[in-house]
Amino acid sequence: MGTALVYHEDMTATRLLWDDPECEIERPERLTAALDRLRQRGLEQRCLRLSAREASKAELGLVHSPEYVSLVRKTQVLGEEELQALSGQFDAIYFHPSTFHCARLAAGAGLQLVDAVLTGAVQNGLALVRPPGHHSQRAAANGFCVFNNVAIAAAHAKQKHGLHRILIVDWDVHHGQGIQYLFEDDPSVLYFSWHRYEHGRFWPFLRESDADAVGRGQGLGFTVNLPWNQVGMGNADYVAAFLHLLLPLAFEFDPELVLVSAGFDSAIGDPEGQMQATPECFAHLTHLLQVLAGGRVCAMLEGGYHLESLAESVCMTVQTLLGDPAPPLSGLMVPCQSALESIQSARAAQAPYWKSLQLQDVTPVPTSPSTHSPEGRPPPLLPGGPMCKAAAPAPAPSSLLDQPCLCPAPSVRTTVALTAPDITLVLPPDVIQQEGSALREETEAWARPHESLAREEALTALGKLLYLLDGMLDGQVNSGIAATPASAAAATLDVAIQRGLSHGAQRLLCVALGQLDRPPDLAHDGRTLWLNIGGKEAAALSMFHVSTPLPVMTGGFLSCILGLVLPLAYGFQPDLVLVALGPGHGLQGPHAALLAAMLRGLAGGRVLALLEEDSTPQLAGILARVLRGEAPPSLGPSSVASPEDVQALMYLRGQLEPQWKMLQVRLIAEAWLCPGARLCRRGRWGGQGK
Ligand code: X5A
Ligand code: ZN
Repeated sequence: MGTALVYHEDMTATRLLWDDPECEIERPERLTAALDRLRQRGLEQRCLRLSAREASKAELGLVHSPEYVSLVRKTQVLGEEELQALSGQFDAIYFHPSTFHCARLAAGAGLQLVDAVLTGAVQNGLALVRPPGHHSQRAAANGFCVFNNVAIAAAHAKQKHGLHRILIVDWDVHHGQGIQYLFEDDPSVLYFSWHRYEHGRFWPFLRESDADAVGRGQGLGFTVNLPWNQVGMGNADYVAAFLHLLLPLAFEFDPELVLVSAGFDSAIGDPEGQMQATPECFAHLTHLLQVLAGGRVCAMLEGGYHLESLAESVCMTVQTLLGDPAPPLSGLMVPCQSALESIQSARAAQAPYWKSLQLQDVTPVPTSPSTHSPEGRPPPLLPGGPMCKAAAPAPAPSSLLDQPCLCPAPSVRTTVALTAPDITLVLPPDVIQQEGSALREETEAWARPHESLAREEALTALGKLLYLLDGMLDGQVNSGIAATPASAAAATLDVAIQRGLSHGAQRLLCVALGQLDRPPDLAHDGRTLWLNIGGKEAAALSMFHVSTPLPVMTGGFLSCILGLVLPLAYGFQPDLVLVALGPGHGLQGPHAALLAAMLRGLAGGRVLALLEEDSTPQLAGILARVLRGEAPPSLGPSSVASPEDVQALMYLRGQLEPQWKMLQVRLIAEAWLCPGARLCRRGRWGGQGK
């Protein structure tokens, strides 16, 4: 449906006219650097270009006082000395004769973006603006911000489009206190912000930036602050914050629209933030937000002062909005202790207001689980006893991480290899229906060990699957769907795994739904992470062999995905994902779509879905659409997880947390759980520590 890019070159006019070390970083080149890079990458050309308009007086009046708007209007005719004097009345602000015009364009750009998305002209978009907005308040400019662009857009979406639930995600490295103040008693706007805080020692030095500021009155629980108390937060910390804090609340909130205060001073290299997240991380953050609100995501630029890092991060964001799969994240996916402390304290502060956070933190991890391994005790997770090898995902030396053995995956190309041709009817037009098959002899050779693959129809399906898989591994196709006869589901999956591993995949994540057992001859070499959802009981037979029952309630399904599947998947960093809907998988279309959409964030989107031949055309269609980058449908208001769902999740977390650090949400005395943890951690920040 398209991505809008809203811009106007007049917004490069405002600039600092005098000496001010604090303000000099907010300069016109921020916009031109971002736009030039978008052009260079061919991304601007793929967007619907919209020229920004000025917001009207009435629109500014949605969040600002008339007196403040008049004050800013008057700056148009002031001389330099008067401008400087007025600027001095605010914290970290400069005015320029063009400020009023630029700030009205910045606010207007946000309004145009929201209108374009909410009228269905586009699916999502980015407004490239300055001055930024999130620090600005009802009657005050602050922190380079004059009008509160995102807050005005939210108020407009409520007033003009009648929306009832808007999520604002502020990933700028500063606290958007302006947005917080404007909506702190409003339950129709859920405001999430993470920010450099350092126990209150970082600008804007506010007590109300801490995790215990959760809103007021009707708005209690609708302000979510995640203060970072150390610098150096990186990809693992940001992704963990989304999986364990933002997304559970966001799904429960069920927004109709997502607004992003997209500041890139939270990216590596930025002088303000001093954080370590790489530009690719913003592709993942964007991707994770696109599963909400039917994909209606409007991002507006806030901060970002390292031009190179800003330009790259903007490209990652736009590329992902356009539907391209996110590039794999670099670095070990191990959140740091300080990040975990922050996430935990924010979860604790929010728990009274959100069902999705209740139960979990208060349920003690069972010491004698209700479910056991065949031997009747939890098995050692790896040969050789307790280990923290997990910190370095198994036999995956960094040299392998750096040199992908697979050809680069194409940005988007989804192929469907189905045996029942009527499914064509519901496929999106650009999804390719595969004609080809692997050579007969080759197919037969792969099929030989498996009795269930002897039948002609199973062989035909296998031939198509092998051909599709080779196309994915060779980099011709990004993702695919293949059908198999129900009786041959397990054997086909086994062949797909073997073929993937022998054809260049270094780490293969297999998410098997329904009654599918781990292939018995699969090597225990850490190259395959097997995750069965739909087993009889929760069991971690090793850190690479996990089974859990299919949650009965939507709330349980969501916590299974956010609290188990994705943390394992992000920790494992696969380069190929197989998701198999096996016999009795019991997954409804929207749930399957959500799972596939979120797994698409892994392995550069290299996801192969295996369906049973008699699956409905609707299921194949919905999967084909999410694999090519469309948003999954909203699940609607989610029910709570059942006690059994919670129990299974808590048990598995207890078993696997020492190995898979992305699972961790509770504070654990690390040395007690994993004596080698400190060693595992070393080197994460190139030995600098934090
Ligand atoms: C939008 C933004 C930062 C202000 C920092 C003042 N403002 N020290 O990033
Ligand atoms: Zn900022």
